Amino acid sequence: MKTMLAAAMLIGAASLPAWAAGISVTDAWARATVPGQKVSGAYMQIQSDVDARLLGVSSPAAPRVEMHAMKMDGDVMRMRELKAIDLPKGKTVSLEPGGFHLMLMNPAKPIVAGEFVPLTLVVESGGKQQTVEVKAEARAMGGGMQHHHHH
Ligand SMILES: [Cu+2]
Repeated sequence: MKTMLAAAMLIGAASLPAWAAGISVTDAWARATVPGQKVSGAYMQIQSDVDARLLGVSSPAAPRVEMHAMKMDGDVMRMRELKAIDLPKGKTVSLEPGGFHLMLMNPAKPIVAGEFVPLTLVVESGGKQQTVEVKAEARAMGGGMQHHHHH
């Protein structure tokens, strides 16, 4: 009985949004990788109660995490690296396949579905920086393509 209760509490904790001063992050997930895959994507919803900017992201799971934007250029999907992502006050900013997203470059080991990928977000607001710790659940997605819409 005690064990079951502990497990239930753990699950509850994992699904709680991450909170820091005015920043909430929900539905954080990362794409599970197959052996040999050199990049993975991470996605989440970010809301700030003040105007802020996401300046960068780091993770123990990958030596480098880039912020990307994707958009259609004619009928070609193109990505570009961003220096920052604006987090306007009160607005939910979606990092999702096909839009803004995080890319984990050269993950140290395969990202396995069901594991949690720790991400540290550096957020700037009013000249002050803070970090927000997020755990993104790794999910296996069909198809294996990095940059197409999957729902
Ligand atoms: Cu990308």
